[in-house]
Amino acid sequence: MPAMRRFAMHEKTVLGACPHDCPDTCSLVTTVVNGVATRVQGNAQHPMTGGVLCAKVSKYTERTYHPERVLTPLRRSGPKGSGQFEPVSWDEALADIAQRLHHIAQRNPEAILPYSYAGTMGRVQGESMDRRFFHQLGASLLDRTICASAGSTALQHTYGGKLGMRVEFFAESKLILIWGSNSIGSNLHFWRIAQEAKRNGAKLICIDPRKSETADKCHAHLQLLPGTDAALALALMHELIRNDWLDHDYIAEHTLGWEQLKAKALEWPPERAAQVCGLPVEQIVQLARDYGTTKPAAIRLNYGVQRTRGGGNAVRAIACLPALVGAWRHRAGGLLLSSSSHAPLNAARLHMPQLLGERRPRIINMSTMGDALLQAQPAIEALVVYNSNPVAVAPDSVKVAKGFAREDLFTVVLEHFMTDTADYADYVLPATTQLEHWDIHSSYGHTDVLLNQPAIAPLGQAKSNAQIFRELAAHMAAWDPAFAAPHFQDSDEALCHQALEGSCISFDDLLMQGFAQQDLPDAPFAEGGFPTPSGKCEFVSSALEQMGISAVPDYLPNYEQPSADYPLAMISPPARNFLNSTFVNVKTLRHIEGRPVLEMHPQDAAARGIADGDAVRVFNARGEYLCHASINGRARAGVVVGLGIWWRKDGMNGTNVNELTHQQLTDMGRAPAFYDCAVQVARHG
Ligand SMILES: Nc1nc2c(c(=O)[nH]1)N[C@H]1C(S)=C(S)[C@@H](COP(=O)(O)OP(=O)(O)OC[C@H]3O[C@@H](n4cnc5c(=O)[nH]c(N)nc54)[C@H](O)[C@@H]3O)O[C@H]1N2
Ligand SMILES: Nc1nc2c(c(=O)[nH]1)N[C@H]1C(S)=C(S)[C@@H](COP(=O)(O)OP(=O)(O)OC[C@H]3O[C@@H](n4cnc5c(=O)[nH]c(N)nc54)[C@H](O)[C@@H]3O)O[C@H]1N2
Ligand SMILES: [Mo]
Repeated sequence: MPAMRRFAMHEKTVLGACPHDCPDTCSLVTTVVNGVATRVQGNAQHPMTGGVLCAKVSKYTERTYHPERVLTPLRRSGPKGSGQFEPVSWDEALADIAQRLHHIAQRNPEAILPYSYAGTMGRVQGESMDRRFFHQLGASLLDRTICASAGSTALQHTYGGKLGMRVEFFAESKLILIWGSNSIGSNLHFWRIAQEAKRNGAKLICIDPRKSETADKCHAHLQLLPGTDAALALALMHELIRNDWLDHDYIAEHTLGWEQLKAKALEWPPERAAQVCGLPVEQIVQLARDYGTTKPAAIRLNYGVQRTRGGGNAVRAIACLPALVGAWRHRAGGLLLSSSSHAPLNAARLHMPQLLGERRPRIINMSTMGDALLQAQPAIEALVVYNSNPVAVAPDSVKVAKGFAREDLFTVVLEHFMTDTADYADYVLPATTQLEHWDIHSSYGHTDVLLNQPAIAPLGQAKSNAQIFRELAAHMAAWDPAFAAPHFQDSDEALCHQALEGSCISFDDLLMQGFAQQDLPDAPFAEGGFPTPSGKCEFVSSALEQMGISAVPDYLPNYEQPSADYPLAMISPPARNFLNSTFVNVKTLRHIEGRPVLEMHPQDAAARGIADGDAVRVFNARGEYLCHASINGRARAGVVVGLGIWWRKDGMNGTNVNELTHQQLTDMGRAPAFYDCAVQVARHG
């Protein structure tokens, strides 16, 4: 190619890790030509990634070089929330922020709150220097419950941790229940494994109120009402007992509380569950037969089931099933919700909780952020937001937005883009993307560790989160010498090393391959050995009982039952081409999703004179959301689906689906009940 010979072309590939909040945590290979990243691909050497990426992350260069990237620090120049800003220098911004935080901290450090979630799952850019900074300050602690804590708490009190099947062995399963998950959209690399099992003769069954893309491709679909999974699981147990499809030896040796669970299950004949779940009795009976008689049987449980009032109990009920049939005896049997507890990374080394000393700051729950900003006493006076877009993603956004709009709230947002949250900032600080910084990752869907090496230099004046907190600490040191300590100077690369302290993973292996695999048993509970207080799979949990929660898993009806005013249940799972509210502004992906929609069943639409594509008003006592009806066959009668999570500012009336969700918490884990929400719908205009 003669044109290329004119330059001294320098092309290289750099190994990285996908930073997104997704169970797949892919190994990436970025091609860099003359300092510019031209392409991001899946690493073919990494078994889980298998050289394949989702549509979103294959567009990662489009996101990184997006013309709307924030590339200089910005200071607010208009009214709060107006999105008007002017560029300022880093020095000016950081000096002012440090001074303001210092003044607040002198009066009461707990008036300062960090707010972050998993915009990047990287340990360095997500939970290292930031934690040290806020611990030193004595700021309020954030209870990070917005995603997974109901299910995690449930697993903790059943298995003793976020532990489960090794994902690769689903390929050998003969029956896979995909329960509360749209794998094709949100766990694509698991779906590849499930396809392999299907080719080997496995039956795939999807349990989901929405006829998702995944449901389309399974052999059977149980389209239950949201929040009724515990009733279904108890009815399955009922049938396992009635037909004696039980592994009596496994139950006797490795479980705790069988008599109590049995008594509870016997209250749930399939006919009763069918009523509650809105399913035909035969479907429940057939599912029990499949589960009771197919070996090995595996459950890919996911977080879709735990976003209702009884979400924790539902996860516990489902998590009991594999022990009843002895599925754990086989490496291709059992259950996987999260593998996080397998991660060998050293969080305490990164966080340094000892910097708190004797101080025990109050804890603010991120899932009730609206109320916290409007009501917490003493008031939250300063908020530092990074790796999250709470104004779009937190429940009850009427209140969240009102809280962010407080004139007396000082808000700093570290971001790539002017999100709904950045619009409310006093300062927006430009952060690097995954192509521009170091990081280290574990996964909640597999058990490997990955290293992310920077592929390109930071764009514009962007700095990594860890760098921003290092520099903020340096400015704070002008008032408080504690911030001059060496642990506030550890580089991003040094932090990657620290994350590995105490583990068997070698940094050099990570540098060379991009990933490292752990030496773990094939079947974690083949011979019991649950890390619970009793050492058994705890059908009955005294720890939960002490918290006032049913000791044995039980069905709890949703907070918001359909009523005359609000007769439809609404769920709001993610759109396939977005990742929560990330990628909403990437044109090629937004183009695929089109516009904000509410999926409706033809009957529910007809009853309201709504046709496919009509503008609709979705509303309840909390707020209203305008979007377009989609009558695409995915919603069941009585349930509407508001696919998320669009930016509010893109909405027809400046709202998104979280205008309708509420701040009531799940039965355990203090988590939001996003999918426990009743609404009414009307044609708009
Ligand atoms: N493409 C894409 N991938 C993602 C994300 C994304 O936004 N987009 N988000 C990431 C994040 S943060 C997370 S936590 C994970 C989530 O991953 P999963 O937990 O696998 O969740 P989803 O794929 O959102 O699927 C949830 C499914 O649960 C269904 N559902 C809703 N309510 C109920 C219920 O009461 N019972 C049952 N059985 N099902 C219910 C929904 O219809 C939806 O199909 O995915 C991650 N991956
Ligand atoms: N209605 C409804 N609401 C939901 C859900 C739902 O299913 N329905 N799902 C919930 C779930 S499961 C979750 S996990 C939450 C997710 O909510 P969030 O954790 O807020 O996730 P995102 O919306 O993806 O926002 C992440 C932000 O972090 C930024 N970011 C990414 N990398 C970096 C970085 O390195 N540095 C900095 N400074 N910023 C970075 C991105 O630009 C993006 O704006 O939403 C929850 N909200
Ligand atoms: Mo999540």
